[in-house]
Amino acid sequence: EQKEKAKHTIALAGQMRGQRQSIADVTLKSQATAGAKNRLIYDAQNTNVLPGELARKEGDSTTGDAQVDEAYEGAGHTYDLYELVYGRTSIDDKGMDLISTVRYLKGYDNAFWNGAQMVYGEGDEDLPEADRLFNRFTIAIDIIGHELTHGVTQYEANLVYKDQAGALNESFSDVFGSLVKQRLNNQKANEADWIIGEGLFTANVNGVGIRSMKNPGTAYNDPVIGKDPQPGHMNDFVVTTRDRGGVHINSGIPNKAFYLAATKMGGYAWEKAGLIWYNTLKDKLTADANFEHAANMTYEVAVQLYGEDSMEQKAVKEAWEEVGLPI
Ligand code: ASN
Ligand code: ZN
Repeated sequence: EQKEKAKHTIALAGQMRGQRQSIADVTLKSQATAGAKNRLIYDAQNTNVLPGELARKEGDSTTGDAQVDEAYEGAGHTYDLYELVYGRTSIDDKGMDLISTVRYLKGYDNAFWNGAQMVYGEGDEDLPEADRLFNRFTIAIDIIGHELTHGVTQYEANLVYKDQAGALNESFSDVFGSLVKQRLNNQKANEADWIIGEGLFTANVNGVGIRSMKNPGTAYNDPVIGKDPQPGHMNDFVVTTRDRGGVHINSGIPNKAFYLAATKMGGYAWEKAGLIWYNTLKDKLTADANFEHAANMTYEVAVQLYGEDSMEQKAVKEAWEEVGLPI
């Protein structure tokens, strides 16, 4: 049963999305003053009620509840990346409140953006320690950046959550999730681990995180959970009907392309490669974009930003070529 549960989480319940959208429709939105972040952290107290009870609002000091405080800090660091580096004011670029709910359901092993807010499960806190596979989902800063970026994508390219467009949607979330972490750690591209979800697995699992952008397919290999299924090259593209066409699997290919582009450029990944990817998400992709479109558009943006025959343009070209998507 534990194994099935884990598999389900790794495959990542795309099926629940319909349900989430309806939750989104009824969530009330309020607007903060543009230019200032306004974080609101709620506690669902192990129920499915969203947003739940308000636990910490902008400006409040720490609560001592790790899930509440991590959700607050993580949303802040994500907001800061978008605002200070890319000039984006919150998820909608209009100063929208950053709403998060922690402790959603009991023993819930996932986190998601429901169209209007972030939602985090507590992991396997309900189980005896020896049976736990997942820690609380707020534990990893890149997971927070990942979920928030689903919001950004929704307001920009609005990539359809299916097949290659869905895998791109997933990949942009991993890219900016990882950049939130790298910026917080002040790490250059070649110093970062490029792991997504470090700390999410308990010591009972043989794995360093849920995905590796540097070496897709190597994040975990565990007798209970199985092996990381991500490909890092088009030759290994996975054709499947599960997980909306493997959106969390094939995202390994564009993830690796970003890693390659960023490390070829050197320096801090959020400065050049991140800017290229951000502008692509914002201005160049349509909802039905595929990997080839993403490759061509990042190349086009690299030329716009850094010029024809620039080092950055070459890095983007080589990166996509190395994952089997020549421009
Ligand atoms: N954690 C997953 C994600 O954000 C949940 C989902 O939406 N399928 O990708
Ligand atoms: Zn996602």
